[in-house]
Amino acid sequence: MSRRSDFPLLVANPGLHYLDSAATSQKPSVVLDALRNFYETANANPHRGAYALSVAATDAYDGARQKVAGFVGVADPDCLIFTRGTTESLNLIATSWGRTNLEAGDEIIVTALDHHANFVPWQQLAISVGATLRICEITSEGRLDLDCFAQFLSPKTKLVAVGHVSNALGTINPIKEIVAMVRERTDAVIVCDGAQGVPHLRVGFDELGVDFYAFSGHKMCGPMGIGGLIGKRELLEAMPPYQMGGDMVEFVYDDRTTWNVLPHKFEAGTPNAADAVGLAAAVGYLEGIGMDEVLRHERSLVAEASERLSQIEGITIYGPPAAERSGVVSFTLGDVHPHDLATILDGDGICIRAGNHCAQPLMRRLDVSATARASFYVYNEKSDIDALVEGVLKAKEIFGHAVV
Ligand code: C6P
Repeated sequence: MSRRSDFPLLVANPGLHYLDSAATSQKPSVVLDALRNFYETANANPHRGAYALSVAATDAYDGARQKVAGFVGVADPDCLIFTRGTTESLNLIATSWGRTNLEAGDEIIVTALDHHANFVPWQQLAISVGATLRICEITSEGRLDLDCFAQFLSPKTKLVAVGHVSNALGTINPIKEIVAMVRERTDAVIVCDGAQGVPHLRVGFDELGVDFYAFSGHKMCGPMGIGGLIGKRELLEAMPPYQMGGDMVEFVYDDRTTWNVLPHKFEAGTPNAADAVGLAAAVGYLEGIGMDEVLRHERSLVAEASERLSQIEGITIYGPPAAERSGVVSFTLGDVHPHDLATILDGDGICIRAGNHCAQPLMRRLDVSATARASFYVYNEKSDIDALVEGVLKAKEIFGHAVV
C-alpha cells in the first residue's frame, strides 16, 4: 500500500526519491495538522496560566507526554523528559549524571559504531574527570565485537553508552544481551542512543533494561526540535538539573533553590508544547501502520536495494546482511567520492546522504573517509530503488575510470 499520499512534500514533488530518512523523515499531514491545530486552538504557555486557554495548552502537552511514553514503553510518563532531541538528551546525562557520579580512575565504555552524539560527550566527560574511555571495536561485518566488550567490563566500569541501531550501517545491536553482560559484572549505568531505534523498531524501555534511552522526534515523522530522554526514576530524581529557569523550581529563596518534581526539573523554560503535540500525532501515525509492519516494509526495500546494488561492478556494501539491518544501505562505488555520487543522483531527484554520517571513528575502522547512504522509511517504494539503481549506473558511466 502506498503511503506517499500521506506526505504533502512528496505529493508536491512526484519526481522526488527521498532516501535520507535516517537524517530526518518527511512529515505526514496528520502531524502538520496537529501543529496547526495546537496553535489555532490551544496556544498559551503551559503550566503558567490560571485561564482556560493555558489549561488547554497544559492538557495538550501532558497528553502528548502520555501518548509518547506509551509508544516507547515507559509506564511512568514522568520519566519521559521532553528535550530538543537525542543530542540534547545525551548531553543532559553526560553533564548532570556524569559530572556528579564519575571521578578519576572510573571507566566509560563506548563503541566504534556510534554517532558522535553518543561518543563525544563521553569522551569529553572522561577527559574532564580523569576517567578512562574504552572503545568497543566492531567485527568485519559491522557488528559490535561482544568479546571486546566483555573484556572491558570490570568493577571500574561506571557507564556504558551504546547505540540501539547504527545510523551509518543499520546494524541493530543486541541491547538485551549487552544489558545482561553489564549487569552480571558491574553496576554501571547503561545509556542507549535510540535515535535510529524508535523510528524503526518496537521499543519497550521498561523491558529493555537500560537506565537511560534517548531519541529524536524528527526521524519518526515528528517535527524537528522535539525528542525525549527516558530515565529510571531513582536516577533522574538523584540527578541535579541540567538547565535553570522557569518551571523547574519549587521554592527560590535568596540564597538557595529547591527543584520541581519530574519531569519539570529537567524542562526549564517554556516547553515546546506544539512540537510535543506534533510528535504525539506522529506516534499515532506510526501506531496506525504498526511497528512490525514498519520494519518489515523497510527490510524488504533494503534487501532488494542491497541485492540490486551488489550486482553493480565496483560497489561495496557495508554492514551486516540486509535481513539483520534496519532501513539503511551504506555503500561506495569504486573510488568515486560519495559526494560526487550524491551530486549525480541529486540531478535526478534522488536524495541520499554522503559523508562520514557523524561517525568518524567508524569510518576509520572501515578504512573509508565517507560512504553513500540510502535510507528507507514508510513512504518509500520499489520505484525509489529503481531510480537509485539507475542513478548509480549513470554515475558509474560518468566516473567509469574510478570504478575498476
Ligand atoms: N543522525 C544522520 O543522518 P539529533 O541530531 O540530536 O536529532 O540526532 C543525533 C543522532 C544521534 N544518534 C544517532 C544514531 C543518529 O543517527 C543521530 C542523527 C543523522 O544519521 C544526522 S547526523
